[in-house]
Amino acid sequence: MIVDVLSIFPDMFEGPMSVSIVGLARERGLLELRCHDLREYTHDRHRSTDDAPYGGGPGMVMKPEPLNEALDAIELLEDEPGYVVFFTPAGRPFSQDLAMELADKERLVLVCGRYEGFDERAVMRADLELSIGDYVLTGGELPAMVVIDAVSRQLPGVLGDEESAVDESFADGLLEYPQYTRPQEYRGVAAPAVLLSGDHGKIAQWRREQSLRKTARVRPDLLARASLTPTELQIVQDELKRAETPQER
Ligand code: JD8
Repeated sequence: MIVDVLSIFPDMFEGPMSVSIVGLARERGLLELRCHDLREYTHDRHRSTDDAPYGGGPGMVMKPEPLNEALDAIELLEDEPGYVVFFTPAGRPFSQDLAMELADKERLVLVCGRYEGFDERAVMRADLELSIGDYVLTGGELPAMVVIDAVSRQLPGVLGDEESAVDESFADGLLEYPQYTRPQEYRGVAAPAVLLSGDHGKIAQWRREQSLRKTARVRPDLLARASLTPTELQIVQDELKRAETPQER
């Protein structure tokens, strides 16, 4: 996959996108990441990328010319047209399903804004307007890194089978089960005996129940999409009842 990023802070990507799984994916040629400086596509001596909003109001708006000229140039870097994503708090919510959808694309072009956002005559180039969550950030760079991280995990060959198996479990819409490692006992709390039993059937059952209980407590909204057996439904209802009764501290 080729990912072109357009930003006035292209250097922000160096550190986070050069380590761990994303860094390895780049080293192994499974992901090609190119970061472009929007100021390269300005023509005035102040290299302006923003201007005052028509109609007044706070802050500045990103000018259409540098954005469109940059996208024209970036598109021409490959025969394959890029799937253009603009980040905005007003965008479609990002999700695991969307991460898998984007991972099927040959090429992504991620447009990171700053200031109050983009002139609409640049947003018209978007194939997708995307938001990573209902909170206001100062720009699109961190959202772009979130998307690159989530999408790169879905690229064939990036994760070992083990890891991709984990990702798949989240794909069934439930929250992760609790994890334990050595020491067996720490500060008086022991790792659950079932996890040391070697009985993989019992371990898988325990983990499923833990995922169901955690999801019922923390994200009951996710249960609507989960396919539950009658026994699992019982577990969920029991956990929801527990959540209603205040616990003794
Ligand atoms: C792009 C400029 C800042 C946003 C005035 C603060 C995504 N989930 C998300 N929250 N915020 C963003 C995001 C914020 C951005 C830009 C994405 C470009 N800003 C603006 C509007 C209010 N300032 C985001 N994805």
